[in-house]
Amino acid sequence: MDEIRELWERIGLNMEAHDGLLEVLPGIYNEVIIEQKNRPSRMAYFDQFFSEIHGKRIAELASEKEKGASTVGAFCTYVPEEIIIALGGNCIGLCGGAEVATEEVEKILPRNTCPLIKSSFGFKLAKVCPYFELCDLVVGETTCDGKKKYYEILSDFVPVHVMELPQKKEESSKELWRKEVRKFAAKMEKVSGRKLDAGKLSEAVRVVNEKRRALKRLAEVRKAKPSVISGKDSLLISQIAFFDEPRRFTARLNELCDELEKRVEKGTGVSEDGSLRIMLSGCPMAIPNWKLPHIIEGMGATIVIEELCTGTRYYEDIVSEEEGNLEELLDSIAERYLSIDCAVFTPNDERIENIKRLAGEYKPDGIIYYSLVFCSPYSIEAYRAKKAVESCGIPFLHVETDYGTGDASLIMNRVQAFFEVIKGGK
Ligand code: BJ8
Repeated sequence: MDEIRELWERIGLNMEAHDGLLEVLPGIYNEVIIEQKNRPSRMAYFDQFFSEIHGKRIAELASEKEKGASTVGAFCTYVPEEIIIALGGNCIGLCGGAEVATEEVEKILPRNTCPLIKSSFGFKLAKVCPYFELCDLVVGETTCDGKKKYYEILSDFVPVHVMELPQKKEESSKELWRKEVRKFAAKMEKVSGRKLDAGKLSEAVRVVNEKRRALKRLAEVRKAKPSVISGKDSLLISQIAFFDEPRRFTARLNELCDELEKRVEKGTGVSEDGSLRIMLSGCPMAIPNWKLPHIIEGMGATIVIEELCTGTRYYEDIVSEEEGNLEELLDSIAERYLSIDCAVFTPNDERIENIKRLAGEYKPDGIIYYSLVFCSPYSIEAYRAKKAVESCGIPFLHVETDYGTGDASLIMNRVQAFFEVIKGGK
């Protein structure tokens, strides 16, 4: 304990504020995650990981850093982690999922900025995120306007590299993105002091693909009826995927999947017979943003799939593993990342089609579309998603919320009413 406190001090955490954060997190985790019934025994690894998320994992990263490995923070699923790994570094997700130092943040950012951006900036200003403090580089991207302008301010606090993400998927956009991926690789060579080569890059591609395959395997077992794992546990795993060492994470997740596949054979469920199956769609849910899933599952339903960046958008596509030279590998990476269907793209028919496809595969009784307040891309795209989903006869509810708890009872009432409509139509 003393060693880790020493490390926190050394990297510049605000010890008092950080202690305060660590005091509240276990209580929330207990209530939301641990108290669920009939959890798979292999969730123990992920519980343990979470309990040491600011401890053991930070110590690992710090010790690798001493040996020359870079720590790179990312805010978006468009950041190609394969390149970071191939250059001996670690890629960490930095999005914030809780209100931190809001007053300080709002002295700089407008109040009507999306909670995810405000949260991440709050963690930096308050110096309570050890991952942020360890970063040699933060990688941003030109997705939404809020993030773009935030990165300009953030660069006063930490080195930032912004990747220019096109907003269309035409050939000229693909060309721009291929160049951006190469620029990022060159930047990472500088930061790491190492040279990228095809061998290391294809090995990193395999490592990340294996992680995504394991997440896909988890998604696959969630098609079973009755559900063999809760949505909250599944979301937690997706969130941890952005922090853990990828090989270890993949091995532990595959062990969990072995257990879950046995549960499917035996028909051991986590929910009551006939309970509602819900699909989530929308903005990412960063740790510890479990508000909406906790409400939904607290009412007896089970979330069976998340069309989120902490969900299918992160793991559905993989980079081609065909052997190739460095240039070909970089092109394959560029192609895989540009296939992500974030709402910042226009037109974005791909995402609407994917939502319908997932609904067909997971057979939810209803879809709850989640957007963060002041997130125009996702809030506006809700209209097209609703139209498409309802045309397939699936009930749809749009919930717009933030990281506070003030609207929890209102959301509960809306979800309750939604469930009654679904049951009434069955
Ligand atoms: S690929 S979803 S991680 S951009 S919620 S900050 S869009 S105003 S997080 Fe995202 Fe990449 Fe897209 Fe995924 Fe802006 Fe909306 Fe806030 Fe958002």
